[in-house]
Amino acid sequence: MKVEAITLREIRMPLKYFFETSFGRSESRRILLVTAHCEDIDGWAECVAGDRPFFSYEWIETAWATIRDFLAPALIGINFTRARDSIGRMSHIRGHNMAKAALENSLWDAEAKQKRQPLWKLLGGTLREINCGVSIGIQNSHEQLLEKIETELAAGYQRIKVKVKPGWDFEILSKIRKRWPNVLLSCDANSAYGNVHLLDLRKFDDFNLLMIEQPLWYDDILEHAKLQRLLKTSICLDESIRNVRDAEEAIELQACRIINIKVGRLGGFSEAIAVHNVCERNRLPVWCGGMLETGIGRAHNLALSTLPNFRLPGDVSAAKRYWVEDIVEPEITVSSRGTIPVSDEPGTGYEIRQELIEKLTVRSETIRRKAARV
Ligand code: OSB
Ligand code: MG
Repeated sequence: MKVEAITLREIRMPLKYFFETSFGRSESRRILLVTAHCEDIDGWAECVAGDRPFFSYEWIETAWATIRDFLAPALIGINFTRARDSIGRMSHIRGHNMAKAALENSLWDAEAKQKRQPLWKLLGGTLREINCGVSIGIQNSHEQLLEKIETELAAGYQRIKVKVKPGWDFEILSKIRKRWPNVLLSCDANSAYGNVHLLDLRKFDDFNLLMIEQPLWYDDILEHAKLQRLLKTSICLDESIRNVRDAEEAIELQACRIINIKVGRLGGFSEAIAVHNVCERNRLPVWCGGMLETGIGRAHNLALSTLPNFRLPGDVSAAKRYWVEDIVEPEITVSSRGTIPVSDEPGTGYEIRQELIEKLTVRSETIRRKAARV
């Protein structure tokens, strides 16, 4: 796979419903798509950096500039036997995991197509279908949230995750539990709590939650370890885990009992697999997080979720929950048992809708090898 050029492209897609977390509300998305042109094959990936640096410091503009000026030039002209060999070429650039992941994953997509193998097999997957949950944002009213949960349970989803923050937490959780005493339920604070809330956080133990995700600071492990000792409820870390060393540290300090794997946050499939493996060795279950992806990123999450230690339902759900029209076909759908099967087609098993992508594109740029100076 010789990388001849890399195309960056920004598309704009309105969300069907707004999505609100403790750090803000999104009504539409600016999405960076990456295409690696490798001789006769194009590999595609989605960069999950948001349009604001709220989930992490990365956002679409840092990702675009870092790929254009540093990451893409480090890969162009190189002939890779395997996608994972690309990470050594990018490791001198510090951080910028979402930008790196988009490049590495575009090469995995190309490698799967070149080898005519399903991506999930190439990644080492074994499960033939994945178990799906939903992540439901903060709503305008409690009633609205209860209605949404009703709809998602009727659709067959296996686990409900609700976003929480101070003031949108215990009251709504108790209403949910009253109505659905046995449903698999978790909550995600996206770092909304801090020192002043430490004692309050024990109230989360009243709701028989599968987990509480990232209650404290986005870059913290130690304080989560102290909190985990006070809670019956399992802590799941999301934002704090940026690589396999963070995962090892969190496990050793017992800062969490579950880890959320997001391939963008971890810098690509290779690191995501490594985190999966370290959790498996230490008997922590993992699940696949989501970043409101289009079909391109969603199909990659689906492939990754077939690894054997993805033992809890993830946030990978049907495309129609997000988009009027997605950019891959067939549409990514969820069965009435709350599962998505994986196919034996080469690559992701989903085709890129090039024409639609052209229509949605607001800017694009192709990076090629600089001509040798004379
Ligand atoms: O913390 O898991 C999160 C979306 C954007 C940023 C962070 C998170 C999320 C989600 C949505 O929870 C998951 C999804 O439905 O894609
Ligand atoms: Mg989260």
